[in-house]
Amino acid sequence: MLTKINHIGIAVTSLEETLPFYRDNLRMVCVGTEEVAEQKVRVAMLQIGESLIELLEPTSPDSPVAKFIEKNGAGIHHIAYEVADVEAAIATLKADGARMIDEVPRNGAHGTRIAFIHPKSSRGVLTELCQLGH
Ligand code: CMX
Repeated sequence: MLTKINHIGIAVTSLEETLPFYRDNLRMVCVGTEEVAEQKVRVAMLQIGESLIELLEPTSPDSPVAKFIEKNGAGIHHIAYEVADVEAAIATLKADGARMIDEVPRNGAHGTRIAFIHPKSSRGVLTELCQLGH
């Protein structure tokens, strides 16, 4: 069902302040920045092999990422696994008893369709299913 790690989401207070570390010190290539209005975040994607690091900056105080930073500080926020068919993956996980935040996929960055599993159901790790856009 899961084919690879698509990205690791990292909550940051400021993309402007954080990007230089990834770009200039770790020498990762930034492959795009984008605002995802539905999720109330601005994201920067950095390529690392076949996977990505997704830096997430909240765009509003009621963003889920703002709430996370308030409680935990900046740091790893979620892991996203790639799936070929996000609807089928949701159905399989629900049948297994998982608690889905999204029972219907929503729009993620760069044309992806995504759905989150609640961290209470995935042993403390916010888990994203991610189907690439076509
Ligand atoms: N990882 C692990 N645990 C988390 C978490 C995270 N990222 N975010 C929240 N939690 C935990 C909290 O610590 C809390 O645990 P306790 O009850 O033990 O204290 C519990 O989940 C409930 O959290 P909360 O602070 O009360 O926050 P909410 O219930 O309001 O929301 C969540 C939590 C995960 C349902 C919400 O953040 C959500 O819907 N997330 C999915 C969407 C999202 O994160 N979007 C941003 C990324 C977008 C993108 O990648 O494009």
